[in-house]
Amino acid sequence: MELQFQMVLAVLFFTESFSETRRIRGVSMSYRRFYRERKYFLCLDGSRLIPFVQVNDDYCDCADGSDEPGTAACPNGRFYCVNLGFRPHYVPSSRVNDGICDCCDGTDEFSSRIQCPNKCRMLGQKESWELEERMKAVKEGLIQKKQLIEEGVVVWKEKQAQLQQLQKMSEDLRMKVEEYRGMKLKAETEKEHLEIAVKSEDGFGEENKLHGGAPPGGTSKVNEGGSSVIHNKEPEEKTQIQQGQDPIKTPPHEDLDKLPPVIREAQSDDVLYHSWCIVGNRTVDRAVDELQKVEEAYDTVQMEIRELKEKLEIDYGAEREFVFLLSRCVQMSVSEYMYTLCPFSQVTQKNSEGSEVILGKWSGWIGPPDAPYTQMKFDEGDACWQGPKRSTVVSVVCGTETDLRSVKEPSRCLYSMELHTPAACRLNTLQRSIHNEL
Ligand code: MAN
Repeated sequence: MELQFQMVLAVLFFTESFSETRRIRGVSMSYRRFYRERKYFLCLDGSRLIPFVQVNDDYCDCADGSDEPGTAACPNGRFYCVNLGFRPHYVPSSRVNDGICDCCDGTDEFSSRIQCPNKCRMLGQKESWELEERMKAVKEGLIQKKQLIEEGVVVWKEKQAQLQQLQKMSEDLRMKVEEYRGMKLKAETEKEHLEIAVKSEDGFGEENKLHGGAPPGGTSKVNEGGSSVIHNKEPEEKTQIQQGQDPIKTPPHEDLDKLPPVIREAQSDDVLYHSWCIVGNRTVDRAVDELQKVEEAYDTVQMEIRELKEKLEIDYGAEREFVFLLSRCVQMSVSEYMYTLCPFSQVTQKNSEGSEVILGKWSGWIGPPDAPYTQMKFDEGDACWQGPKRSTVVSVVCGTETDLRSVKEPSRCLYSMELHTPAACRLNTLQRSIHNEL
Protein backbone atom coordinates (compact mmCIF):
# COMPACT_ATOMS: atom_id res chain seq x y z
CA MET A 1 0.00 0.00 0.00
CA GLU A 2 2.80 2.33 0.95
CA LEU A 3 4.70 1.42 -2.23
CA GLN A 4 1.65 2.15 -4.36
CA PHE A 5 1.32 5.55 -2.71
CA GLN A 6 4.97 6.33 -3.41
CA MET A 7 4.57 5.36 -7.07
CA VAL A 8 1.53 7.60 -7.45
CA LEU A 9 3.50 10.44 -5.89
CA ALA A 10 6.43 9.84 -8.28
CA VAL A 11 4.13 9.80 -11.32
CA LEU A 12 2.46 13.00 -10.12
CA PHE A 13 5.83 14.67 -9.53
CA PHE A 14 7.11 13.59 -12.95
CA THR A 15 3.94 14.76 -14.70
CA GLU A 16 4.08 18.02 -12.86
CA SER A 17 7.74 18.71 -13.61
CA PHE A 18 7.24 17.55 -17.22
CA SER A 19 4.36 19.95 -17.64
CA GLU A 20 6.48 22.67 -15.95
CA THR A 21 9.31 21.94 -18.39
CA ARG A 22 6.86 21.94 -21.27
CA ARG A 23 5.43 25.31 -20.23
CA ILE A 24 8.79 27.05 -20.05
CA ARG A 25 10.26 25.44 -23.14
CA GLY A 26 11.61 28.09 -25.49
CA VAL A 27 11.41 30.83 -22.85
CA SER A 28 14.45 32.89 -21.90
CA MET A 29 15.50 33.31 -18.27
CA SER A 30 14.39 36.90 -18.18
CA TYR A 31 10.87 36.00 -19.43
CA ARG A 32 10.35 32.96 -17.19
CA ARG A 33 8.51 35.04 -14.60
CA PHE A 34 5.65 35.49 -17.10
CA TYR A 35 5.34 31.72 -17.52
CA ARG A 36 5.09 30.80 -13.84
CA GLU A 37 2.33 28.25 -13.24
CA ARG A 38 -0.94 29.95 -12.44
CA LYS A 39 -4.52 29.64 -13.50
CA TYR A 40 -4.31 31.99 -16.43
CA PHE A 41 -1.68 33.22 -18.81
CA LEU A 42 -1.73 36.80 -20.08
CA CYS A 43 -0.45 37.05 -23.66
CA LEU A 44 2.72 39.17 -23.52
CA ASP A 45 1.18 41.89 -25.69
CA GLY A 46 -1.64 42.03 -23.09
CA SER A 47 -4.25 41.25 -25.73
CA ARG A 48 -5.75 38.06 -24.20
CA LEU A 49 -6.02 36.04 -21.05
CA ILE A 50 -6.02 32.28 -21.66
CA PRO A 51 -6.08 29.25 -19.31
CA PHE A 52 -2.49 28.42 -18.40
CA VAL A 53 -2.83 24.85 -19.71
CA GLN A 54 -2.99 26.34 -23.20
CA VAL A 55 0.65 27.49 -23.03
CA ASN A 56 2.78 25.42 -25.38
CA ASP A 57 -0.14 23.14 -26.19
CA ASP A 58 0.69 23.36 -29.88
CA TYR A 59 -2.23 25.67 -30.62
CA CYS A 60 -1.73 29.39 -31.22
CA ASP A 61 -3.94 31.55 -28.98
CA CYS A 62 -2.03 34.84 -28.61
CA ALA A 63 -1.68 37.23 -31.55
CA ASP A 64 1.98 37.82 -30.66
CA GLY A 65 2.67 34.06 -30.51
CA SER A 66 3.77 34.35 -26.86
CA ASP A 67 1.66 31.37 -25.70
CA GLU A 68 3.61 28.98 -27.96
CA PRO A 69 7.31 29.76 -27.45
CA GLY A 70 8.21 26.07 -27.48
CA THR A 71 6.14 24.84 -30.44
CA ALA A 72 5.83 25.76 -34.09
CA ALA A 73 2.13 26.59 -33.70
CA CYS A 74 2.44 30.40 -34.00
CA PRO A 75 3.99 31.78 -37.20
CA ASN A 76 5.45 34.76 -35.34
CA GLY A 77 6.64 32.94 -32.23
CA ARG A 78 10.29 32.73 -31.21
CA PHE A 79 12.10 29.91 -29.52
CA TYR A 80 14.88 30.60 -27.05
CA CYS A 81 17.93 28.33 -27.28
CA VAL A 82 19.61 28.21 -23.86
CA ASN A 83 22.83 26.88 -25.43
CA LEU A 84 24.62 26.40 -22.13
CA GLY A 85 28.39 26.72 -22.68
CA PHE A 86 27.95 28.88 -25.75
CA ARG A 87 25.78 31.88 -26.63
CA PRO A 88 22.00 31.76 -26.10
CA HIS A 89 19.87 33.03 -28.97
CA TYR A 90 16.38 33.04 -30.45
CA VAL A 91 15.22 31.16 -33.53
CA PRO A 92 11.79 31.51 -35.18
CA SER A 93 9.55 28.95 -33.45
CA SER A 94 8.54 27.66 -36.89
CA ARG A 95 11.89 25.90 -36.80
CA VAL A 96 10.98 23.86 -33.74
CA ASN A 97 11.00 20.14 -34.55
CA ASP A 98 11.49 20.79 -38.26
CA GLY A 99 14.26 18.19 -38.52
CA ILE A 100 17.10 20.74 -38.55
CA CYS A 101 19.27 21.45 -35.53
CA ASP A 102 19.17 25.18 -34.93
CA CYS A 103 20.22 25.41 -31.30
CA CYS A 104 23.67 24.05 -30.49
CA ASP A 105 22.15 22.30 -27.45
CA GLY A 106 19.57 20.59 -29.74
CA THR A 107 16.60 21.75 -27.65
CA ASP A 108 14.66 22.98 -30.68
CA GLU A 109 14.35 19.36 -31.82
CA PHE A 110 12.98 17.91 -28.55
CA SER A 111 10.50 15.57 -30.24
CA SER A 112 12.02 15.30 -33.66
CA ARG A 113 12.85 12.37 -35.90
CA ILE A 114 16.50 13.46 -35.71
CA GLN A 115 18.97 13.52 -32.86
CA CYS A 116 20.82 16.77 -32.24
CA PRO A 117 24.07 16.29 -30.37
CA ASN A 118 24.96 19.10 -27.94
CA LYS A 119 27.77 21.06 -29.61
CA CYS A 120 27.64 24.09 -27.31
CA ARG A 121 30.68 23.21 -25.24
CA MET A 122 32.81 22.62 -28.30
CA LEU A 123 31.61 25.86 -29.93
CA GLY A 124 32.19 27.78 -26.70
CA GLN A 125 35.75 26.48 -26.47
CA LYS A 126 36.42 27.31 -30.10
CA GLU A 127 35.06 30.79 -29.61
CA SER A 128 37.08 31.50 -26.52
CA TRP A 129 40.23 30.21 -28.28
CA GLU A 130 39.50 32.53 -31.19
CA LEU A 131 38.87 35.39 -28.81
CA GLU A 132 42.16 34.71 -27.07
CA GLU A 133 43.95 34.68 -30.42
CA ARG A 134 42.23 37.90 -31.39
CA MET A 135 43.22 39.51 -28.11
CA LYS A 136 46.81 38.38 -28.57
CA ALA A 137 46.80 39.84 -32.10
CA VAL A 138 45.37 43.14 -30.87
CA LYS A 139 47.95 43.34 -28.08
CA GLU A 140 50.76 42.54 -30.50
CA GLY A 141 49.24 44.98 -33.00
CA LEU A 142 49.15 47.73 -30.40
CA ILE A 143 52.87 47.27 -29.72
CA GLN A 144 53.62 47.43 -33.44
CA LYS A 145 51.34 50.40 -33.85
CA LYS A 146 53.64 52.38 -31.54
CA GLN A 147 56.58 51.63 -33.85
CA LEU A 148 54.54 52.58 -36.89
CA ILE A 149 53.65 55.89 -35.27
CA GLU A 150 57.37 56.50 -34.73
CA GLU A 151 58.06 55.50 -38.33
CA GLY A 152 55.32 57.93 -39.33
CA VAL A 153 56.97 60.75 -37.40
CA VAL A 154 60.14 60.20 -39.44
CA VAL A 155 58.20 60.13 -42.72
CA TRP A 156 56.30 63.26 -41.65
CA LYS A 157 59.52 65.13 -40.83
CA GLU A 158 61.03 64.03 -44.13
CA LYS A 159 58.02 65.38 -45.99
CA GLN A 160 58.19 68.66 -44.10
CA ALA A 161 61.91 68.98 -44.90
CA GLN A 162 61.17 68.09 -48.52
CA LEU A 163 58.56 70.84 -48.61
CA GLN A 164 60.98 73.40 -47.21
CA GLN A 165 63.62 72.34 -49.70
CA LEU A 166 61.15 72.61 -52.56
CA GLN A 167 60.01 76.02 -51.38
CA LYS A 168 63.59 77.23 -51.28
CA MET A 169 64.21 75.74 -54.71
CA SER A 170 61.06 77.43 -55.97
CA GLU A 171 62.21 80.82 -54.67
CA ASP A 172 65.63 80.41 -56.33
CA LEU A 173 63.97 79.36 -59.57
CA ARG A 174 61.53 82.25 -59.41
CA MET A 175 64.46 84.64 -59.21
CA LYS A 176 66.20 82.83 -62.03
CA VAL A 177 63.05 83.04 -64.15
CA GLU A 178 62.98 86.80 -63.60
CA GLU A 179 66.67 87.08 -64.40
CA TYR A 180 66.34 85.02 -67.57
CA ARG A 181 63.24 86.89 -68.63
CA GLY A 182 65.30 90.08 -68.34
CA MET A 183 68.14 88.54 -70.32
CA LYS A 184 65.79 87.34 -73.00
CA LEU A 185 64.11 90.73 -73.23
CA LYS A 186 67.48 92.46 -73.48
CA ALA A 187 68.69 90.08 -76.17
CA GLU A 188 65.44 90.45 -78.11
CA THR A 189 65.50 94.23 -77.87
CA GLU A 190 69.04 94.29 -79.15
CA LYS A 191 68.12 92.02 -82.01
CA GLU A 192 65.03 94.09 -82.79
CA HIS A 193 67.04 97.30 -82.93
CA LEU A 194 69.45 95.64 -85.25
CA GLU A 195 66.69 94.46 -87.57
CA ILE A 196 65.16 97.92 -87.66
CA ALA A 197 68.53 99.37 -88.48
CA VAL A 198 69.11 96.87 -91.25
CA LYS A 199 65.69 97.48 -92.80
CA SER A 200 65.74 101.27 -92.46
CA GLU A 201 66.47 103.32 -95.54
CA ASP A 202 68.83 105.53 -93.56
CA GLY A 203 70.82 102.59 -92.48
CA PHE A 204 72.44 102.77 -89.09
CA GLY A 205 71.26 106.00 -87.54
CA GLU A 206 72.24 107.63 -84.31
CA GLU A 207 69.62 105.62 -82.41
CA ASN A 208 71.32 102.44 -83.41
CA LYS A 209 74.78 103.42 -82.35
CA LEU A 210 74.27 101.84 -79.01
CA HIS A 211 73.70 98.58 -80.77
CA GLY A 212 76.43 98.85 -83.24
CA GLY A 213 75.62 101.69 -85.69
CA ALA A 214 76.30 101.55 -89.38
CA PRO A 215 79.37 99.96 -90.80
CA PRO A 216 82.15 102.48 -91.04
CA GLY A 217 81.25 104.80 -93.89
CA GLY A 218 78.43 102.59 -95.18
CA THR A 219 74.57 102.19 -95.12
CA SER A 220 72.16 99.30 -95.39
CA LYS A 221 69.13 98.84 -97.69
CA VAL A 222 66.58 96.13 -98.27
CA ASN A 223 66.36 95.37 -102.01
CA GLU A 224 63.17 94.53 -103.93
CA GLY A 225 64.28 90.98 -104.09
CA GLY A 226 64.21 90.90 -100.31
CA SER A 227 67.94 90.88 -99.88
CA SER A 228 69.92 93.47 -97.97
CA VAL A 229 72.79 95.28 -99.58
CA ILE A 230 75.50 96.75 -97.46
CA HIS A 231 76.99 99.80 -99.09
CA ASN A 232 80.60 100.25 -98.19
CA LYS A 233 82.86 103.23 -98.93
CA GLU A 234 83.84 101.70 -102.22
CA PRO A 235 80.89 100.61 -104.41
CA GLU A 236 82.83 97.61 -105.66
CA GLU A 237 83.10 96.42 -102.08
CA LYS A 238 79.32 95.67 -101.88
CA THR A 239 78.48 92.65 -99.79
CA GLN A 240 75.10 91.04 -100.34
CA ILE A 241 73.47 89.07 -97.57
CA GLN A 242 70.12 87.31 -97.53
CA GLN A 243 67.30 88.84 -95.53
CA GLY A 244 67.00 87.06 -92.24
CA GLN A 245 70.71 86.54 -92.08
CA ASP A 246 72.77 88.63 -89.70
CA PRO A 247 73.62 92.00 -91.14
CA ILE A 248 77.11 93.35 -90.84
CA LYS A 249 77.48 96.01 -88.17
CA THR A 250 80.07 97.41 -85.90
CA PRO A 251 80.04 95.38 -82.77
CA PRO A 252 79.87 97.28 -79.51
CA HIS A 253 83.15 97.06 -77.64
CA GLU A 254 81.84 94.99 -74.78
CA ASP A 255 80.46 92.38 -77.21
CA LEU A 256 83.82 91.93 -78.86
CA ASP A 257 84.86 89.95 -75.87
CA LYS A 258 82.19 87.39 -76.62
CA LEU A 259 83.75 86.52 -79.97
CA PRO A 260 86.11 83.60 -80.34
CA PRO A 261 89.76 84.79 -80.29
CA VAL A 262 90.37 83.62 -83.87
CA ILE A 263 87.67 86.02 -85.13
CA ARG A 264 88.75 88.86 -82.85
CA GLU A 265 92.24 88.53 -84.12
CA ALA A 266 91.11 88.67 -87.77
CA GLN A 267 90.67 92.44 -87.21
CA SER A 268 88.47 92.67 -90.31
CA ASP A 269 85.42 94.88 -89.83
CA ASP A 270 83.22 92.72 -92.05
CA VAL A 271 84.11 89.58 -90.23
CA LEU A 272 83.63 91.32 -86.91
CA TYR A 273 80.20 92.72 -87.89
CA HIS A 274 78.98 89.45 -89.18
CA SER A 275 80.30 87.50 -86.24
CA TRP A 276 78.75 89.88 -83.78
CA CYS A 277 75.33 89.38 -85.42
CA ILE A 278 75.74 85.63 -85.15
CA VAL A 279 76.61 86.07 -81.52
CA GLY A 280 73.55 88.36 -81.10
CA ASN A 281 71.21 85.78 -82.56
CA ARG A 282 72.76 83.04 -80.53
CA THR A 283 72.37 85.12 -77.39
CA VAL A 284 68.63 85.41 -78.03
CA ASP A 285 68.30 81.73 -78.79
CA ARG A 286 70.28 80.82 -75.73
CA ALA A 287 68.27 83.18 -73.54
CA VAL A 288 65.00 81.71 -74.88
CA ASP A 289 66.33 78.25 -74.31
CA GLU A 290 67.56 78.91 -70.79
CA LEU A 291 64.37 80.74 -69.85
CA GLN A 292 62.29 77.82 -71.08
CA LYS A 293 64.37 75.44 -69.01
CA VAL A 294 64.07 77.42 -65.78
CA GLU A 295 60.37 78.04 -66.39
CA GLU A 296 59.81 74.31 -66.82
CA ALA A 297 61.84 73.58 -63.68
CA TYR A 298 59.85 76.22 -61.79
CA ASP A 299 56.52 74.71 -62.94
CA THR A 300 57.69 71.21 -61.96
CA VAL A 301 58.72 72.39 -58.50
CA GLN A 302 55.40 74.24 -58.09
CA MET A 303 53.54 71.06 -59.01
CA GLU A 304 55.59 69.02 -56.54
CA ILE A 305 54.89 71.58 -53.80
CA ARG A 306 51.17 71.42 -54.55
CA GLU A 307 51.16 67.62 -54.44
CA LEU A 308 53.21 67.51 -51.25
CA LYS A 309 50.97 70.07 -49.55
CA GLU A 310 47.92 68.01 -50.51
CA LYS A 311 49.56 64.95 -48.96
CA LEU A 312 50.40 66.83 -45.78
CA GLU A 313 46.79 67.99 -45.47
CA ILE A 314 45.41 64.42 -45.44
CA ASP A 315 43.94 63.04 -42.20
CA TYR A 316 46.29 60.24 -41.09
CA GLY A 317 44.42 59.19 -37.97
CA ALA A 318 44.13 60.50 -34.42
CA GLU A 319 47.82 59.81 -33.75
CA ARG A 320 48.93 60.05 -37.39
CA GLU A 321 49.21 56.29 -37.13
CA PHE A 322 48.62 55.84 -40.87
CA VAL A 323 51.34 58.23 -42.08
CA PHE A 324 53.79 55.38 -42.60
CA LEU A 325 51.48 54.12 -45.37
CA LEU A 326 52.42 57.18 -47.44
CA SER A 327 55.55 55.41 -48.50
CA ARG A 328 54.06 51.93 -48.87
CA CYS A 329 52.01 50.05 -51.43
CA VAL A 330 50.58 46.58 -50.85
CA GLN A 331 49.73 44.00 -53.50
CA MET A 332 47.60 40.92 -53.92
CA SER A 333 47.16 38.63 -56.87
CA VAL A 334 43.61 37.38 -57.50
CA SER A 335 42.83 35.22 -60.56
CA GLU A 336 44.45 36.90 -63.58
CA TYR A 337 44.88 40.30 -61.92
CA MET A 338 47.50 41.92 -59.73
CA TYR A 339 45.94 44.51 -57.45
CA THR A 340 48.05 47.29 -55.95
CA LEU A 341 46.83 49.52 -53.17
CA CYS A 342 48.85 52.67 -52.47
CA PRO A 343 47.00 54.20 -49.53
CA PHE A 344 46.27 57.94 -49.86
CA SER A 345 47.14 57.71 -53.53
CA GLN A 346 45.40 55.14 -55.74
CA VAL A 347 44.36 51.55 -56.39
CA THR A 348 45.30 49.78 -59.61
CA GLN A 349 44.57 46.50 -61.34
CA LYS A 350 47.03 44.96 -63.81
CA ASN A 351 46.06 42.08 -66.04
CA SER A 352 48.31 39.24 -67.12
CA GLU A 353 49.17 41.09 -70.33
CA GLY A 354 50.52 44.01 -68.31
CA SER A 355 47.84 46.60 -69.01
CA GLU A 356 46.79 48.56 -65.97
CA VAL A 357 43.59 50.34 -64.98
CA ILE A 358 43.02 52.70 -62.05
CA LEU A 359 40.39 51.37 -59.66
CA GLY A 360 40.12 54.68 -57.85
CA LYS A 361 42.04 57.63 -56.50
CA TRP A 362 42.20 58.58 -52.84
CA SER A 363 38.98 60.22 -51.78
CA GLY A 364 38.93 59.94 -47.96
CA TRP A 365 37.94 58.01 -44.87
CA ILE A 366 34.35 56.78 -44.80
CA GLY A 367 34.13 54.75 -41.59
CA PRO A 368 31.21 55.33 -39.17
CA PRO A 369 31.49 58.28 -36.75
CA ASP A 370 32.65 56.08 -33.86
CA ALA A 371 35.35 54.40 -36.01
CA PRO A 372 36.14 56.75 -38.92
CA TYR A 373 39.50 55.16 -39.76
CA THR A 374 38.09 51.76 -40.61
CA GLN A 375 37.17 52.38 -44.24
CA MET A 376 38.97 54.12 -47.09
CA LYS A 377 37.32 55.25 -50.28
CA PHE A 378 39.02 55.52 -53.68
CA ASP A 379 36.90 56.87 -56.54
CA GLU A 380 37.11 58.49 -59.98
CA GLY A 381 39.02 55.53 -61.38
CA ASP A 382 39.13 54.50 -65.05
CA ALA A 383 35.67 54.24 -66.57
CA CYS A 384 34.15 50.81 -66.93
CA TRP A 385 33.01 49.91 -70.42
CA GLN A 386 29.36 51.04 -70.60
CA GLY A 387 29.43 51.40 -66.84
CA PRO A 388 30.47 53.63 -63.96
CA LYS A 389 33.94 54.89 -63.16
CA ARG A 390 35.77 52.28 -61.16
CA SER A 391 35.87 52.79 -57.39
CA THR A 392 37.12 50.86 -54.37
CA VAL A 393 36.27 50.66 -50.68
CA VAL A 394 39.05 49.38 -48.43
CA SER A 395 38.18 47.99 -45.00
CA VAL A 396 41.04 48.67 -42.64
CA VAL A 397 41.29 45.95 -40.02
CA CYS A 398 43.58 45.39 -37.03
CA GLY A 399 46.29 42.82 -37.80
CA THR A 400 49.88 42.07 -36.92
CA GLU A 401 51.12 42.69 -40.48
CA THR A 402 50.38 45.38 -43.03
CA ASP A 403 49.04 43.48 -46.03
CA LEU A 404 46.08 42.98 -48.31
CA ARG A 405 43.93 40.05 -47.22
CA SER A 406 41.16 40.06 -49.76
CA VAL A 407 40.10 41.70 -53.00
CA LYS A 408 36.60 41.33 -54.41
CA GLU A 409 34.49 42.85 -57.13
CA PRO A 410 31.01 42.52 -55.58
CA SER A 411 29.47 44.43 -58.42
CA ARG A 412 30.97 45.23 -61.83
CA CYS A 413 33.77 47.78 -61.48
CA LEU A 414 33.06 48.36 -57.78
CA TYR A 415 35.83 46.76 -55.77
CA SER A 416 36.26 45.97 -52.10
CA MET A 417 39.50 45.18 -50.32
CA GLU A 418 40.55 44.25 -46.83
CA LEU A 419 43.74 45.79 -45.54
CA HIS A 420 45.21 44.41 -42.33
CA THR A 421 47.53 46.67 -40.40
CA PRO A 422 48.62 47.19 -36.80
CA ALA A 423 47.79 50.88 -37.28
CA ALA A 424 44.10 49.93 -37.16
CA CYS A 425 44.40 48.23 -33.75
CA ARG A 426 42.66 50.09 -31.00
CA LEU A 427 42.30 49.44 -27.34
CA ASN A 428 38.54 49.39 -27.65
CA THR A 429 38.78 46.68 -30.33
CA LEU A 430 40.08 44.54 -27.51
CA GLN A 431 37.48 45.74 -25.05
CA ARG A 432 34.67 45.22 -27.59
CA SER A 433 35.77 41.64 -28.24
CA ILE A 434 35.69 40.86 -24.54
CA HIS A 435 32.37 42.64 -24.10
CA ASN A 436 30.79 40.68 -26.98
CA GLU A 437 32.00 37.47 -25.46
CA LEU A 438 30.51 38.30 -22.11
C1 MAN B 1 38.25 44.56 -66.73
C2 MAN B 1 38.50 44.48 -65.25
C3 MAN B 1 37.32 43.89 -64.52
C4 MAN B 1 36.05 44.60 -64.90
C5 MAN B 1 35.91 44.64 -66.40
C6 MAN B 1 34.69 45.49 -66.80
O1 MAN B 1 38.23 43.32 -67.27
O2 MAN B 1 38.74 45.77 -64.79
O3 MAN B 1 37.51 43.93 -63.13
O4 MAN B 1 34.92 43.95 -64.36
O5 MAN B 1 37.05 45.23 -66.98
O6 MAN B 1 34.51 45.54 -68.15
